[in-house]
Amino acid sequence: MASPEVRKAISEAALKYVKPEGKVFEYGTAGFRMKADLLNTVVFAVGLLAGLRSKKLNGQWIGVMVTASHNPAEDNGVKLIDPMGEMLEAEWETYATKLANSPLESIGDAYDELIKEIDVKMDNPARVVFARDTRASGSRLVGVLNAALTATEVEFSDLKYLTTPQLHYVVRCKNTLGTQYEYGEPTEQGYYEKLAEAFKKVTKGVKIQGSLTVDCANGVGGPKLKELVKYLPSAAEGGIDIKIVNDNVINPDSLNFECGADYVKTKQRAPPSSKAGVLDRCASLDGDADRLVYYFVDEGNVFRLLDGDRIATLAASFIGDLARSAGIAQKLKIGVVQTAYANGSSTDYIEKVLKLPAVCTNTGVKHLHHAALRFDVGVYFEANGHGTITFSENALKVIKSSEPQSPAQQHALDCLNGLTDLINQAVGDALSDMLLVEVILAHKNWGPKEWLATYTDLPSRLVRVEVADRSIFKAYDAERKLESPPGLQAKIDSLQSRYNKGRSFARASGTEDAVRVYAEAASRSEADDLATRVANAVREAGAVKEIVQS
Ligand code: G16
Repeated sequence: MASPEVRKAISEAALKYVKPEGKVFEYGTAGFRMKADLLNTVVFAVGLLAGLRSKKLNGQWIGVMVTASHNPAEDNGVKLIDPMGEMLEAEWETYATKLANSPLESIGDAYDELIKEIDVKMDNPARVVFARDTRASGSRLVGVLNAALTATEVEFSDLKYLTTPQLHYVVRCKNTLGTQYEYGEPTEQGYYEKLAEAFKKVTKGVKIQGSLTVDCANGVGGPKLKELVKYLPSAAEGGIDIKIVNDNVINPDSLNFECGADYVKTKQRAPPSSKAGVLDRCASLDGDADRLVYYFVDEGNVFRLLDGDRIATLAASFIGDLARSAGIAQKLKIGVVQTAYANGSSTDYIEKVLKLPAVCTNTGVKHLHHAALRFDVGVYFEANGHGTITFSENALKVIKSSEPQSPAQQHALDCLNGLTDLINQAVGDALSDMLLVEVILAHKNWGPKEWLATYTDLPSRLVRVEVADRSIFKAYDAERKLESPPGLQAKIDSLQSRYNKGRSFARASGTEDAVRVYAEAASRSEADDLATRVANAVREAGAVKEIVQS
């Protein structure tokens, strides 16, 4: 049980907020996410839970990130980060949901019930580190978080503005400091130094061609990329010639507006502000810099997207080649993890050309991350550009302790070693992923055209459908099928069977009030047509529910 002082402090602090009437909160794909003005009481609950999570884990640092990532500027969100920089353990998502929905008048009781249910030793210390993106509502929400942590006597550290992956990095560093798993300096500077050092190692002997234009979605990635550039070698010294665009964090409404990774991926076009020339490498981050997609305009002036599937295949093929050159391929189980959104051609390429296993999980990097940990080298990327690569303890041991038999083996081992530092293994990280792509392209001596030529994407279309109640859309089979509303899956099956290579699915978004529809087929017109028809079927099914409810 909490002490009477803490109980009193919680009740007093909670009284300052008003719970939005009738709203049910759920810890979704990436924590709680909604219109920012509805979030006060949710953030307060998350603050309470973060302290409990830390106490439960004997005072290890827990992270709290205030961001709504790719969502529009008026939204915000909050998510918890576990000690190794991973997403919150699934069981605790239920506790977060429970606490966020409990009435404010009795939140102290709900807090005590959780302490009992989870069996938290209240004498343990509690430590929380938090940060936020550049959204205008962030400072208010951080104030709420501060109030919850103060009321519950938690030690905390406010790191102000960070990208989401930077906070994940800091959390992991703080908890591994002084252990054999030490991950780096637990500071923003430590993050830049680690990436820059690794980048120098893996670019030894190769030259990065041309320039890279990076669209920062007018989010926190802009200032942070500017900072990172200071630590990297200049283009003249063998580094990347980075041109930063869409880095306006002064006008909060410009965040993710007609720019950023989600815009580019969903609309399948460059931001209208783009001035890139033919074959220029371009990349887009999202609002909190955890997603990355590449693109370019080809000689026929056609927009070409290189999304998360492309990054995954590029990285898996490169690491596979290095492992073979280093003579350690037999000792490493390499695998790729994707979601249903992965283009069918990418999965074929992984299985048939790279000859690697491809696993499909539910959407949400937390699902992919866990599946990736089952491999020695787990390459996981969502098609939207969110992902990273994990190295098992065995992989690290093999890479670090193998005796090279030739200069070529030495070079491959050094490169693999550098990669384990360049890659943010805690979580998908657009800045680290961007350096990784640049390094691989330089090693392969490829431009974006050669990268694109590895396989041909099936034309695809993503549609966002607004329905009365997205919770009725219940999916199974890694979200490739719907069990409810009744009859809808049969309709989708019948529709997709009419198209050459047709594949389509619908699932409720975990971050937006919408259902997402994906369709791919042999031709652009077929993919568009299939997507439209499935979206209409979803709209009808959603509307039926609305009538039933009323
Ligand atoms: C978040 C998650 C991603 C997920 C995306 C969309 O991304 O971290 O794993 O793919 O939302 O999820 P949904 O389709 O359920 O809305 P981000 O970049 O917004 O944090």
